[in-house]
Amino acid sequence: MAKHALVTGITGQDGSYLAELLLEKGYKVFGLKRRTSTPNYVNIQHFMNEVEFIDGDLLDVNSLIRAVKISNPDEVYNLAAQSFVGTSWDQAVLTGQATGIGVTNMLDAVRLVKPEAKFYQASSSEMFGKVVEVPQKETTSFYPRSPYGVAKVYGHWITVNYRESYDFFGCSGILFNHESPRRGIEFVTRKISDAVARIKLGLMDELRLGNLDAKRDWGYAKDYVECMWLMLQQDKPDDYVIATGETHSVREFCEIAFRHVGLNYEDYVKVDPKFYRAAEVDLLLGDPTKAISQLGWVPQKTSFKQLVQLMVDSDLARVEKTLPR
Ligand code: NDP
Ligand code: GDR
Repeated sequence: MAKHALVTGITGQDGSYLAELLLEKGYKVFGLKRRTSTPNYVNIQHFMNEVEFIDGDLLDVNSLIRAVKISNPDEVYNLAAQSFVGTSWDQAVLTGQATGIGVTNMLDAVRLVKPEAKFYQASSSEMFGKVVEVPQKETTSFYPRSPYGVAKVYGHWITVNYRESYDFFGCSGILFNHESPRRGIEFVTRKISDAVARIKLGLMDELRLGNLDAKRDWGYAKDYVECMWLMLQQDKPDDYVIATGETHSVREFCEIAFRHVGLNYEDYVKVDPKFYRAAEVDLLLGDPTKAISQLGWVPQKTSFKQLVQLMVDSDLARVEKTLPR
């Protein structure tokens, strides 16, 4: 009998890669998706026939109860969230409701309908926020620096609390930034790779960015979803930092991306304070030792340079197709 998995956030970057991985492993995959007036299935259209979709929203607990009833899951991956840090200042309440309280809604739906299901919560390195320790590990204190980070801390602790309060298999993956050609266009890496492609093809002549000195521990999303699955295959639930153990600045990302197409970033990148954050996270660098030793996870399958280059190549190919012949 195939195992059943329910994935929230399936239309997003991670949900799409995770669904592919679960399908490869022979799971029956159910995806929670929101009703929209104009659907955007760009990340999932190639496997839509293989997944059963259930309409629902993290803000509507009844829809989640229904989703758990229909899918009867062995494993639940809660990836849905308002995930863009910048927007979290503009829509702080909504971010709190979806990214924070939404986790409780999902946990309660699982606990009521299928309490023996294993549960994965998408926690984030944004919970570390202000630097209190480098590198950051599972025991590092949280000091979030955005409404998004604050909401993720709530989601994280409510998952830990349900694990400790009930006989419940809940895990949190504290994932550091991970990117891919499926990354939303407003995130800095994809904003850069898309702009590099457009500049190279003569469609744009400058790229406006905010803080070029922010440093992130950037990995490849396709490599990271495997960890989510690994966490739910363990005998005991636990929380794990998932990171590469390397950090790079936004400036370095620009340098490599522009150089890959024979250009110098300094000729095109302009700093625009419009893209500064109200409070910045200056440095993220994760220590994945626990995941390596306990899950047998291998970080850095895809190097930082390879990641930048594969994102630029993908955007070049995509933008080129839109040009008139
Ligand atoms: P995306 O922004 O690409 O995807 C978010 C998904 O959540 C989309 O499918 C979106 O649906 C869905 N969603 C948003 N709000 C709701 C809601 N109220 N009800 C139901 N679904 C909703 O994020 P990623 O794939 O990059 O990230 C996945 C998860 O991991 C998120 O929780 C994110 O916060 C977290 N995370 C991500 C990291 C990263 O570097 N990518 C690092 C650490 C944590 P729709 O298409 O309808 O908008
Ligand atoms: P982040 O990702 O906030 O780390 O959250 P993002 O790519 O938005 O920002 C990374 C860093 O780049 C700086 N930056 C800019 N950012 C954007 N978006 N646009 C710009 O023009 C720009 N210029 C500089 C930012 O200030 C920041 O320091 C991501 C999300 O996926 C979260 O959901 C996830 O939890 C964390 O990663 C880990």
